[in-house]
Amino acid sequence: MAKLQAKYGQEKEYLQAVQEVLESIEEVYNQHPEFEKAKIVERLVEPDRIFTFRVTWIDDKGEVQTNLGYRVQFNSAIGPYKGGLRFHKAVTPSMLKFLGFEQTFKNALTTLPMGGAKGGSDFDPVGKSDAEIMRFCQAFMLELWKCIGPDQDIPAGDVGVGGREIGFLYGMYKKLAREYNTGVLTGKGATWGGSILRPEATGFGALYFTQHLLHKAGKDIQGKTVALSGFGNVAWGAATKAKQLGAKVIAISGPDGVCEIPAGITDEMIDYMLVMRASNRNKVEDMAVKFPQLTKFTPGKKSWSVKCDIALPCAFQNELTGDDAKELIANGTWCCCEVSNMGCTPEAIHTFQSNGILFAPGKAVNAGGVATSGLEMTQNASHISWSAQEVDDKLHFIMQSIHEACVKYGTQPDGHIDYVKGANIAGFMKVATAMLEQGII
Ligand code: 2IT
Repeated sequence: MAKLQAKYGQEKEYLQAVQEVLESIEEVYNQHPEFEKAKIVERLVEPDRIFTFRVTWIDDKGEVQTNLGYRVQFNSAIGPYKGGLRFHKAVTPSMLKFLGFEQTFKNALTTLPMGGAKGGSDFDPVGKSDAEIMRFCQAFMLELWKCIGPDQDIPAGDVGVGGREIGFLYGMYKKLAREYNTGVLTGKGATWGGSILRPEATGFGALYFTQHLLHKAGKDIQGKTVALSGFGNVAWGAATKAKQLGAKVIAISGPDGVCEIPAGITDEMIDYMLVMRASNRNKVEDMAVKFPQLTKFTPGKKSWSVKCDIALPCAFQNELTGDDAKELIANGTWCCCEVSNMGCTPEAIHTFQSNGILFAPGKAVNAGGVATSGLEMTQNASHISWSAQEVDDKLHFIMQSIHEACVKYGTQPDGHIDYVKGANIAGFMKVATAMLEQGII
């Protein structure tokens, strides 16, 4: 860590993600001198390569705009590079390195053969028209297409990149590459190679994982109150499945504030989340404007100020701080499953764990998204498409496997389960063993 601090002192998110993993694996690592001899950690913390490129496009006013684009190919020990693209104004190499690092371990947990990657741009989708989004995606692909391929690197969506953006990206990829293998991107539309249930998969998988965690602790989700953050694709899937399982979703949020829903979210509200996402306004207040009788909007507040049993961060890294964790606990929250990548700060995780709150980390909880991307790749490679039932069954099996791996590697001498350790050690052992077997490269 000291060496990385000296080298990458400015890259706060990257250092945070690495620190968490290294702390978790320290004991296991020291029991394997062969890892140390092959300098596995020193190799694993550095991405294989980072592509950086300029993306120039023309906005609706006819003005020329320039953004930066990136693809971080982090680790290919267990398969081709796989991970999403994030379009957000705050995107930096540090953010994409943290996400690519996390992705490497997450993908290892899925049971499928996928390496880790992440990419994106500091392009800000907020307030952009559909035409602007299309021109940006096309300009982004002008550079990205040379870096990717169905057996090399397979991007998908992340914050700011959903089905619409994947469509524009894929259209341009075909034009440039004259390759028609749909397996080069995942999260595609259902009529052109997309997997049924991929849009829902991150949220559904997160709730399946939460169910396993609760059952292991002798609890059930039925009738519990759930506060979640965000209103994008992940929050939408999580709200849908939480409601189906009999929980009451009582808060969603946005950068502008929190929208409380005391009687629980309705199907109409869940549908409206998609309209809000497509509008590019990025305001949760729109939900309160649409459903004034059933909701209460409070500007500047987070979902973590709302009294709930279960907290599900579904938006962005470090969105739940130590103070938020204390506020939740004071209000009676007893479970937090991180659905966003690194959604909780180290202080928040420490506060949850030292207060006996059930806590599980994003790389286990949200892995159903990329796992279903893996299932999309399988369907594309065999030129078939599975039914919703088939995909859902496989997603269930994968989330159960991930939970079992966390229990296997995370059960402590006193019997309690440290899900952070469990997920990190399980992912690390798989990647480290593969690296060892493939020699010094
Ligand atoms: O963080 C993630 O796992 C994703 N954004 C999904 C990546 C993927 O390749 O489906």
